[in-house]
Amino acid sequence: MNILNRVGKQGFLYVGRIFIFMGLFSFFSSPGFGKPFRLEKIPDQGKNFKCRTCHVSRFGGKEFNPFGNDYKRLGLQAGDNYTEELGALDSDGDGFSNKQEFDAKTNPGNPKSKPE
Ligand SMILES: [Ca+2]
Repeated sequence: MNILNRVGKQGFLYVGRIFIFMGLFSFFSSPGFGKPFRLEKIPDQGKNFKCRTCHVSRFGGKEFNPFGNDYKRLGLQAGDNYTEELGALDSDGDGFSNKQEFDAKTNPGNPKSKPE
């Protein structure tokens, strides 16, 4: 007896929907999709720009902004920590150090966001 005979077409569709829901749930709850596992490491804990502090997309992902690239280069090398060296850099080249940007609540990875 195959499963379609045992649960009927409606039951089969119901089970299919459950699997689709479980798949979507695991995708959206996976690291890299809005899971801010590194935000607590940076001075503002990501309160101002969340994932876009380091990433190009607000959902995170593999594309990093200039500050994210500097964090990868220096922060990860320093045991996955924000360092004074990172704070002294002007990652996005807008004329303000990353520390100045965090103090002013502007984005150190976006040159259009800078202290007034
Ligand atoms: Ca900036």
